[in-house]
Amino acid sequence: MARRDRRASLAYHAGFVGSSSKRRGKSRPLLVISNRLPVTLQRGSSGLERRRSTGGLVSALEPVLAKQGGTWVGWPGMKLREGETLSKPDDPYQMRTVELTDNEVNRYYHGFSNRTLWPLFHCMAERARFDRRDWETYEEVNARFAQAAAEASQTNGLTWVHDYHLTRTPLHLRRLRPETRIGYFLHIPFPPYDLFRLLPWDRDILRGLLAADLIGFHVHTYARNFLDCVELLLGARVDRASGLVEHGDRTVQVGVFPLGIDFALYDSQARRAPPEPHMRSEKIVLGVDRLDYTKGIPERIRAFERLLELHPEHREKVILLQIAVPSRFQVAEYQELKREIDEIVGRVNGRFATATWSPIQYLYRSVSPERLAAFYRDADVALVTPLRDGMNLVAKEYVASQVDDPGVLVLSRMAGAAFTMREALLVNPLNLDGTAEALHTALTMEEPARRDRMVALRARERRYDIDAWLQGFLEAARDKHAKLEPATDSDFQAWLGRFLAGHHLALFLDYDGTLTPLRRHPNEANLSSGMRKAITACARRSDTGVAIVSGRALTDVTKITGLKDLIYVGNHGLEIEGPELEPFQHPDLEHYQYRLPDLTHALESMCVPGAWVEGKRGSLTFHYREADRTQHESLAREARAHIQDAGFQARDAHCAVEARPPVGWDKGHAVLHVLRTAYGPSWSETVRTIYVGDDETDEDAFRVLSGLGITFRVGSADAPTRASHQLPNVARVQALLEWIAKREE
Ligand code: ADQ
Repeated sequence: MARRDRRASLAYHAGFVGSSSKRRGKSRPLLVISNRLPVTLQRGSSGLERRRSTGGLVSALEPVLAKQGGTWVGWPGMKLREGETLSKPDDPYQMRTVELTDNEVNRYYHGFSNRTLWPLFHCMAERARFDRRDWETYEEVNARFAQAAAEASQTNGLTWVHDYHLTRTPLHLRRLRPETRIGYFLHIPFPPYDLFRLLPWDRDILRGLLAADLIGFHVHTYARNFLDCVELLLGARVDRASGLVEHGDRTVQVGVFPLGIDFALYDSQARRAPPEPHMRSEKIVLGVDRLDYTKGIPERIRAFERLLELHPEHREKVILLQIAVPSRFQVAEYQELKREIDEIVGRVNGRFATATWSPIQYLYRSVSPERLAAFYRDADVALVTPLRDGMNLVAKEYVASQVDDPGVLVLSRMAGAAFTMREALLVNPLNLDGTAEALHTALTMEEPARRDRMVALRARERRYDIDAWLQGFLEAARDKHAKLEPATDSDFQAWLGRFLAGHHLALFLDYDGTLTPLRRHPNEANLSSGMRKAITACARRSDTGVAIVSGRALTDVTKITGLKDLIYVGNHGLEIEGPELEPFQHPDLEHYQYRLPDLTHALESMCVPGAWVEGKRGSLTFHYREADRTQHESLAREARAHIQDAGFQARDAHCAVEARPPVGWDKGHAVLHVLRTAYGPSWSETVRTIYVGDDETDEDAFRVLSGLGITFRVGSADAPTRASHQLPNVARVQALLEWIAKREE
């Protein structure tokens, strides 16, 4: 089949990203980031020796990099000595190493990756360990991967981040390289919302991933789980039909790309492999796995034991050949699992063995590709029964190796592979009787029935092979057209309709960046006529009170807004006034007012062109937005030092540093003050509260209102926020206010 047709079919197969997979992208440099580099190292007599690692990811991506150039960033798996390098001059692509200390290997790799995310994402929450130090190290290491990628990054290529070890890397990379195209693929399941939210860093992980432009999963269920979490935990807008997420001011595409294997390779290896001496005259049921508790090896052996109990006619006629490759042996649970399997194998063999037959053969080792090909080809049944598995390549490799008398695949319905490999006998791995019966059916199936199933399985895997997966992902990642339609009245109705019904609304609006876009100079930030109309229409309703909350001085924000009958909160809450409201001024304001002139003088003396001081009552802001970008960091640092020396609190804002009296009073306190004085001590019973803001200082209001009101953060969603919802820009704030103004009474 022509390559083009094949991809069109994959698009249907892939669902969400279907319509976008239409053109073959030009060959651009590719930057791959994965936990491990594609080589395995050994220190031999002639120094560092490298071997290409095995595994689907490496065999898929390595040839692409070798052909079109690029870079692979990863951990080499061992400590390099001084002067040792991995790359050789004639390498077709670069390898950049991220080196890890022992502590980092322990906490980032064995810890957060494999003891927290791995079990939790496989829905085995009781095995997950939550340790703040593991998380912190994970975060540092993820940032280091991003740094290495940024240093290596080509100008216009795609950066493709892989797997659960690196969920925060897209965000760190986005900060370093805002314009880079980033793709991310998760190789393991994404858990349902109910489990995912057990993770204390749930929102951080989501934000880390959403910094990518395209996020790929093996199957729809994982993508749907992810979208649920994004919607429920970040309050982002989600379009399930097209897999789009509105993440602040960016749209992120979520896609389904079921991983395939190098079908032609497994097929040809199976045709060439010499017979395997281990294969005897009995029928063979084959299990091949990394030794991992997700793979369901003990349950599989018990199911085989059930077969021998329920169908004694198979005794002495069938063996289970279980091959397990050692994995993560440093983790205690994996050692425990190995002991458990040794014991079950011993027990079942002890129970059923005869003088000439032992029911289970167990090989605890990695086997060469040639031997594996022979095992796959000659096994009568592959018993692939993970308790949960992102995809499972063993099932696919078995099918590709069925070049002779066709065998039967018995496959766990908990593997991602089960979503497409329908012709397998699907089983629940925890239902031992059911698995034993499926095994009996497989062992007794007539040749024509086996062939019917295997022909269909092989056709699909041949068609949706590793190359189709790769092209599908790369094309979708390069498609820049995905954009979610802006939020409409029906979104606002869904978010706020029930919340507001029959209640008075107290509406708090930050000014700069929320009601007007940020301007070069605060004096230029005037309300548009549309926004002015929308605010006025809200305030005109008898069931709605509007307050403008700003870091500007009270007189300044009142003047620039220019609307009557609103409550105004200035100076980050230190000054408040409004109709029927006793004017408020924080008692310490006067004291700090006397201390301002010296600080103003100090800051003015460091002003370069493009920097200036905005004086307020009792506080001030040092702006540097218009100064040369290279000076920003040093200006901010120096300003912070002056502010602290003068006894004020320094807080970073958008290209500015604010000097605030250290009086423990912020926008959050001011909002509560307004609510209590305007509506009485029982305000939370009668009044609904909405707060809309765009910056760090609004987080204080989001915090006090969490659980009490609905809060919106405007603009980029990459920074952590406590807001319950997000809005991309000022235009959507206006749309929200227009809906509030016309909502049903
Ligand atoms: P894994 O959990 O490693 O991968 P799997 O997809 O089954 O699981 O791949 C295992 C690979 O190891 C196969 O290629 C297999 O041939 C090989 N292998 C297993 N035992 C072996 C042995 N004894 N000797 C030699 N080779 C052996 C993760 C996810 C999966 C997902 C893949 C790819 O957990 O769900 O399918 O990534 O995305």
